[in-house]
Amino acid sequence: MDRDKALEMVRKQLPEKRYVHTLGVVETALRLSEKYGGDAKKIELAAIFHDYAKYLPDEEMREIIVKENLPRRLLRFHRELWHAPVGACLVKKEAGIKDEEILNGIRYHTTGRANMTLLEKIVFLADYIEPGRNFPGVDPVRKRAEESLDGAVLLALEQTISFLLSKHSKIYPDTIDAYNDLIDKCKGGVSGE
Ligand code: DGI
Ligand code: FE
Ligand code: FE
Repeated sequence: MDRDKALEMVRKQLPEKRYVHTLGVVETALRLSEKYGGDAKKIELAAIFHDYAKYLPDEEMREIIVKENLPRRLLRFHRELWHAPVGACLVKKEAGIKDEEILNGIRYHTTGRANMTLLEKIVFLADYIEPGRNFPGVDPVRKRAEESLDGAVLLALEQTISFLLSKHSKIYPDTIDAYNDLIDKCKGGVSGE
């Protein structure tokens, strides 16, 4: 699938504002890829499609989670998480993208997970820091991204977890796993402290 065809598909699924966000994620992901490496073509496709399912009605997403055997546990967590795995499933079917690296970039762009690939980290981070984002705390993550990919992903996870705690929200286990994993990696593999 080429870039223009992919963008056209996504444009039909998203309101203008979300499409502009997507373009920001694509641009940011490619910039991160110049710095940190990875397969730029795959990174670009994962970034283009990352929010493909964002505007599906909850009931449709719920149905897809059940029918397609996506993790049932998702249904007990915030609906905001559903569009990522549902998006991966729909992109596979509707765009014919079978590459699991690309699909995992879409699948884990919201929660993260333990042992994220380079592509997954780049898409996750680009989604957090693209130029249209202006929430408190985004600038320190942008700064960190200039020096360390793992460090920036970790800071983003810490801020998201703090935000969820402040709202007394549940935290999806993959997000905790991603956090714990990067704490180990950023400390050089130390555990148990
Ligand atoms: O789809 P976007 O708005 O571009 O961004 P996203 O896919 O990263 O969605 C993030 C939202 O999901 C954010 O507002 C926090 C919310 N959320 C709810 N529960 C969790 C969660 N995010 C993470 N990482 N983990 C959760 O358990
Ligand atoms: Fe998203
Ligand atoms: Fe997004």
